[in-house]
Amino acid sequence: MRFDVFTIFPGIFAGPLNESILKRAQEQGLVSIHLHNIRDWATDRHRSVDDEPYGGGPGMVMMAPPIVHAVEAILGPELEQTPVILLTPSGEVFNQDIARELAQYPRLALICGRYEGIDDRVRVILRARELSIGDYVLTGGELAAAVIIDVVSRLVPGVIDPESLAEESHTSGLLEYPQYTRPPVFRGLGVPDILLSGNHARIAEWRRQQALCRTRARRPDLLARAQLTEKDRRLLEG
Ligand code: 6GU
Repeated sequence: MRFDVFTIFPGIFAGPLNESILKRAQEQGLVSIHLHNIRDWATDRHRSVDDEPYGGGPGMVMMAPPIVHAVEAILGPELEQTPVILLTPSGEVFNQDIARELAQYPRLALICGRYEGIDDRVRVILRARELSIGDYVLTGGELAAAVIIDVVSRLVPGVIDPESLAEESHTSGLLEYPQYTRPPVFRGLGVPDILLSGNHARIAEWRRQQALCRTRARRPDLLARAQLTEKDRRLLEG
């Protein structure tokens, strides 16, 4: 999977994507991340990439020509088959379903918005899909792009152990059950006896109950999409 990121602050991406699992995925050639500075496509002597909004109002708007020229120059004829994503708090909210959809492509282009927004002609000309990562406001789309790269990369075959993928919440529709490891007692707190029992059927049943109760308490909206058995329903009702 190749990511092409268009930004005026490429330095933001130096840290978070170059450690741990994503570092190894890049070393193995499973994922590559290419950063492009939009300012390299500015044409005036100040290398401007923003200007005042037509119609007035506060702040600055990112200009269309440098962004469109940058994306066309880097993607070339592949632009046709490549999803172009524009990161903005007014986009559709990104989730695991969208991640799975994006992970089917060999290449993605991500445009990071700054200032008060991006000239809307960028969205129209590049047929871009606008995405947000949640209901809060970041100073720019860079961290949102990094989140999307992280989430999509771990769905690329070979990046993580397939068993970790299958069990996780947001796929099953349930939150994770609580986990414990050594030491057996810490600050006077033990570990649930059942986990030390060696009875794998009862452990699986306990974990299922924990996941169901946690999901009901914290994310009842997720329960609606979960695959619930009759036994699950009895537990939630009783
Ligand atoms: Cl994509 N951009 C900004 N600036 N803020 C956000 C966001 C994106 N997603 C959530 N908040």
